Amino acid sequence: MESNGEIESSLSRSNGGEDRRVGLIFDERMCKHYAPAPAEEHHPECPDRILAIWSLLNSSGLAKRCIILKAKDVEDNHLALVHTKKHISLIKSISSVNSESKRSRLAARFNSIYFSEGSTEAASLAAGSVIEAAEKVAKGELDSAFAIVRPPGHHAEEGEPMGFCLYNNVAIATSYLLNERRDLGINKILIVDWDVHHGNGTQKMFYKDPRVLFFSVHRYDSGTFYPSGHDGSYIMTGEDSGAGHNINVPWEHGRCGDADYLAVWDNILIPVAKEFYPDMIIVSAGFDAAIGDPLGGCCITPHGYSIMLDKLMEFAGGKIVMALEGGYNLNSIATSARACVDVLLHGKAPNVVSEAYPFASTWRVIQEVRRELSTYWPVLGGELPEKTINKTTQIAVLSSDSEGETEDIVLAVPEEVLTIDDVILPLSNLKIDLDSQVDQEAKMKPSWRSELSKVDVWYATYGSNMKMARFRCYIEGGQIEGMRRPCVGSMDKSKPKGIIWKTFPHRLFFARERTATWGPGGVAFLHPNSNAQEKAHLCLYKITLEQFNDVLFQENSLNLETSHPLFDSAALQTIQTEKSISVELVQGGWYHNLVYLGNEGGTPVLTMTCSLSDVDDFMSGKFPINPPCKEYANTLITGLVEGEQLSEEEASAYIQEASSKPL
Ligand code: Q9C
Ligand code: ZN
Repeated sequence: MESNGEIESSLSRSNGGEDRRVGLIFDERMCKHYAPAPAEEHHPECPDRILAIWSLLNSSGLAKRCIILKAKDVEDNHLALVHTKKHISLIKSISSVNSESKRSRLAARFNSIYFSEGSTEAASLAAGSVIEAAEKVAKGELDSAFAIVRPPGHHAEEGEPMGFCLYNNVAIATSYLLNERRDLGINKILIVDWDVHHGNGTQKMFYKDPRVLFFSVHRYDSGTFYPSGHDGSYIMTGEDSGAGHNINVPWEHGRCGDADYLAVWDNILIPVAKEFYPDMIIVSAGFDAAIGDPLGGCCITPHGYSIMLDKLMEFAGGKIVMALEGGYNLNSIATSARACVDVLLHGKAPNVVSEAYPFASTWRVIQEVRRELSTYWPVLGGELPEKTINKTTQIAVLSSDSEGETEDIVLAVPEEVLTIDDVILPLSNLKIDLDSQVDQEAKMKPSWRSELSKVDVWYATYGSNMKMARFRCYIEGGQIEGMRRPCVGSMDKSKPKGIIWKTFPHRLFFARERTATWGPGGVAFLHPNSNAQEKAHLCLYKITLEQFNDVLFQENSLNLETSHPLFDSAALQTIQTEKSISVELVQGGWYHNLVYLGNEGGTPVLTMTCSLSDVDDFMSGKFPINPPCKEYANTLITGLVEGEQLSEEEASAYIQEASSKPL
């Protein structure tokens, strides 16, 4: 596999099996920039951020499929492409300021900036590494690259550091290719800034430059969200010959997620990118719009990032350089970065349909942006179809503080579906990792996971998971039609090793008032005891015990990030003699009762349902028996039809009988 990047990259996108050449840059010396004293508050822009990403890329086996590049120091003349002499000497002087109090006094002159002795070196490596990655991709030595760098860059302006950013890494690399390496033939660069904050520095540096299309989607909150002011407004479209080459998509509020971002991709970014026809894409890849981020208040899932990135892969022959910007939940940034590297390697995002809808405000913003820019980009000219913009998610009204930045993480679900058992648990799962002492490796991938990944079980489902696409949400993350919120997926996203269907002599029934995932209506349960009069259809997926635990976590609205499995190898032994086990840790959940249904080719078959005492409570009326809502019932029906178990009529009759026959 040598030379000719052009031909190879276009081929490898479709060849399925083989990895593309993806460069990764990481260097521990970038951890030498850190906030002083653990005195008051832990600073979110901490060294653990890049360690968390690096460690997950390694433990998940992705790093070894990439080409690891050496970090490089930046050269002064390259810094000078976008920064003033004064700014450069300021940052270079930090390493020789030898007292912490002097450094603090210096930093206090700027907006949201700290310095440590190693800041000079870290900043130099961050900028130099993004150049290195971009140059290798421009040359065709790599298809794409991800520079795992800090300090971040996009807030840094020509003459001052700002917003945790010292040098503007992405702007420096962009300017380097366009001005210093004309020989490489990169004449037009699209910068996609998906950090939750506006990339004010980058915007200013290329505001009059038609060779750079700067696109930023960020929280704006009427100009109150950081960096605040009106630079991030959609009316900022570029100047002089750069007119039309600056696109801002300013969210009116937090809580934006996959559906909102993808609507922006489909209705603004992608159509414009087709016209602009970039030679390279550089992503200012902050992950602070990720679900769980303590500053962003948005909720992009790793799967959302992978689709956003995948949609960019069709441009510039897939020449994409990602540079880390913000992102402050260690777990969120690591899993988001992993999803992105996965896409860079395959040239394909996991294929899960998301049917969540954008907010009404999202369509409003999209229309404003399109109108503002349609003079420059005629493709944005037409009105969006009514039926498109009528599909919206109601906003959940939840309290937020006045700053708007430290708002609690919320899911994009209507307020009416917020019930204690469904919502409080998942919200508490989005824990914010602030203790930097804990060993990242151990935190990222507890040892039980590698152990249980070696054991297989059949997970037998009688409910919505009979539909393959819905079950895949539990493995790969995402959501399908009818689901009101996405699943996070398993930490092991590999496909099931086998799928078979079987019938079992158990009663299927529907109960409960409503669920967060499906809204009002009952959901399926299997009576834990067998009954020769009954016949239930179950779809069996052969998955690892690790994946089974992740399904169990998600079925019961629990966090994947735990140091213990819910159901380990010992429990797997026990259940084969005891027939059923109630999983203690999830007794608050509805599917805590694991039932052993025998074995299939030597591999145990397990299902999840409620306990016998829950059945009693349903029968006594303490909890309601309820037929399923239409979307949920349809998921079961299409599952049975697609699995070729029943015709559509038979499947409907089967569900109908199960939901009407008394228990
Ligand atoms: N009330 C990046 O994500 N917040 N920078 C200051 C003052 C600063 C974020 C809050 C946020 C900077 C790269
Ligand atoms: Zn940010």
